[in-house]
Amino acid sequence: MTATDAFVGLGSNMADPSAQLAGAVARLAALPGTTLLAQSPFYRSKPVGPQDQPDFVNGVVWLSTELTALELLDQLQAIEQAHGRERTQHWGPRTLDLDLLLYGDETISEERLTVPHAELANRDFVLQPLLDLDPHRRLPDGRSLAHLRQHCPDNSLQKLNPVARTPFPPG
Ligand code: A4P
Ligand code: MG
Repeated sequence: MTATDAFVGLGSNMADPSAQLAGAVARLAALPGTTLLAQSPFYRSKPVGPQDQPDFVNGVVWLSTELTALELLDQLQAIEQAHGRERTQHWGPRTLDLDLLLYGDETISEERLTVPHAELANRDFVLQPLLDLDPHRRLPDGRSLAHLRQHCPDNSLQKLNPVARTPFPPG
């Protein structure tokens, strides 16, 4: 089996978000046929979408996986369910959101799966941790992530120290 590099975005703004992300990273590292290559720092970010919800914590992991893209999506959704994710409001609060950002150099356009993730280029909380992991990465269409990051809306990213846990929410 050949392995493919995949980047997964993690987000949470409920029930101790940093702990939700840490737990999800451990589950991702344990997926069948999958190796965790690297983990980005976590960032606090202002919500995109409805503003009457807490700030998010976001991060990205770099995996090498023998799973197909759809198999990986199934696994991501199973992990979301295990973290008590309920699909209620679009772009609303969530205990854990896992998005398949990039899968090798593939462009995927299926009913259940769009890769690269449709909002990737518009989200600093996705682009910045991707750049932390791989500063030279490009999208399958050739656009550089560094260039996209320069032209991306500002969601007040604040790097969190994943070792010394920052209280959440502040105060
Ligand atoms: N789907 C299609 N492509 C993908 C992909 N590449 N990765 C489908 C994952 N899923 C993909 O997702 C809806 C459907 O998208 C899935 O059934 C899957 O088949 P969902 O997670 O159930 O719904 P959602 O998350 O409410 O909607 P959506 O559009 O996925 O929202 P996003 O893009 O995940 O955004 N603000 C900050 N600061 N940080 C955040 O992390 N996240 C969101 C949610 C909004 N605002 C945020 C953040
Ligand atoms: Mg999602």
